[in-house]
Amino acid sequence: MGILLEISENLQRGKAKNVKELVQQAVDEQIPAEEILEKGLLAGMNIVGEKFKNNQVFVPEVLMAARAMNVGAALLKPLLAQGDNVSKGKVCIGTVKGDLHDIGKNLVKMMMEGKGLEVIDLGTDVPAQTYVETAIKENCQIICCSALLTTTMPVMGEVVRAAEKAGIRDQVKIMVGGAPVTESFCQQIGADVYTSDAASAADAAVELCKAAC
Ligand code: B1M
Repeated sequence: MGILLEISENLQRGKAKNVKELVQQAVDEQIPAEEILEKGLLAGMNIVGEKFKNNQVFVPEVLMAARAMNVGAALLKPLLAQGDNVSKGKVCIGTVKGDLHDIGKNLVKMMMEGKGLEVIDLGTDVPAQTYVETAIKENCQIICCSALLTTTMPVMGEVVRAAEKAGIRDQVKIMVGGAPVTESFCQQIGADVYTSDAASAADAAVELCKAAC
C-alpha cells in the first residue's frame, strides 16, 4: 500500500499516532508537503465526510479523524509555511458564529502564514462584530470568514454589513470560503473574494494586500 493511502486510511480510523508517524515517514521520503496534505490527509477527511453524510460514521469517529488530521497537519506546518519573515499584510480569520468547524480555517491560516501574512486567529463561533472590532484595532487589510454549515453562511453577510456600519468597508477586504460557500453567494452578500481552497485563499490574500499598499 502506498504511504499516502496508509495516511488516509489511518486518518479515517482516527489513529492519530499512526498518522503522525506516517506523515513523518512521508516527509523523510521527500514527498512534497502539499502532496501529503492533499492525497493523504485531505483525501482521508473527504471519505470521512461522505460516510458522515451517509450515516456510516458518527460524531465521535469524525472527531477522532479531525484530531488525526490536526496532528498530521501540524507536522506539515513548517514545510508549508516557508515564507520569509517580512510581513506582507495583516489578516484576521475565524469560523463564523454558530459554527465550530475549524480544520479548513486552520489550513487557510497555515497557508497564509506560509505566504508571509500576519494572521490573527479568532477561533470558531465568531460573531460578526468581533471580526470588525479586530480589523479596526489591529489594522487588518483583510477579514477572512470560514463557514461549513449552510445555516451559518448568512453570518458572512452580517460581517459585510457590520463593516459597512462601522465605516471601514472601503478600507478592508472581506474573503469568504468553506465547503458550502460559492462565488455567487460571495457576490450576493457583497463580500470581495471567494476561493475554494486554502492555497488559492493565501494567493488571493497576498494579492489583495499588495493592492492595498
Ligand atoms: Co460537521 N458537518 N457537523 N463536524 N462536518 C459537515 C460540514 C457536513 C457537510 C457533514 C455532512 O452532513 N455531510 C454537515 C453540514 C451540512 C449542511 O450544513 N448542510 C455537518 C453537520 C450537519 C454537523 C453538525 C450539525 C452535526 C451534528 O451535530 N448533528 C455539527 C455542527 C457543529 C457546529 O459547528 N455547531 C457538526 C460537527 C462536526 C464535528 C465537531 C464532529 C467535526 C468538526 C471538527 C473540527 O472542525 N474541529 C465535523 C466535521 C469534521 C465535518 C466534515 C466531516 C469535515 C469538515 C472538514 O474539516 N473538512 C464535514 C463534511 C464535509 O465537509 N465533507 C462536516 C476538511 C476541511 C479541510 O475542508 O473546511 O471545507 P473545509 O476547508 C477547505 C475549503 O472549504 C477551504 O479551504 C479548505 C482546504 O483547502 N476553506 C476556505 C475553508 N475555509 C475557507 C476560508 C476562505 C477560503 C477557503 O477564505 C476566508
